[in-house]
Amino acid sequence: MMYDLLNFKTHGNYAGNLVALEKGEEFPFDIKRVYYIWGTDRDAVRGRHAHRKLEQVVICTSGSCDFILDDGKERATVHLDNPAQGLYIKGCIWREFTNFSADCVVIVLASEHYDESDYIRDYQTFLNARADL
Ligand code: T46
Repeated sequence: MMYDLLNFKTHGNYAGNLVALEKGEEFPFDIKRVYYIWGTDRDAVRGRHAHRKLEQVVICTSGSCDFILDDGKERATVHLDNPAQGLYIKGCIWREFTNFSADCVVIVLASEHYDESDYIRDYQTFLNARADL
């Protein structure tokens, strides 16, 4: 599995929508860190790395952007524009994200604290890590 798209239960009524995320059936791990990204130029390319251990769920709570995921053999592009969906990335997957709308806000829920040693920032090192799996 390169990625999974989680469809969150939405509590909607005349006043709008609400999604609650709790560990359990709808959420795959204990959340240790939350960060968010906004104000990114449309053509900027963020990411360009993989993680050794980290699991993350990425939610585009406003606007849209494209995630490009790469498992070393195949690439997939996932367009995120729905706050009721989460892109679950687990395992050693190279990711880039781009094509940001002006109102794009991306919230990321992570399974671990920030740890630079978990990053693989060189593509050939990533391919070698994939080959060792
Ligand atoms: C990922 C994608 C989706 C911190 O100090 N703490 C943090 O928790 C994070 C995520 C970043 N930083 C610092 C490290 C850099 O100096 O913030 C700066 C920007 O981080 P980075 O260039 O890694 O950001 P992105 O947008 O390229 O990637 C981030 C996450 O790092 C990464 O895990 O999967 O979002």
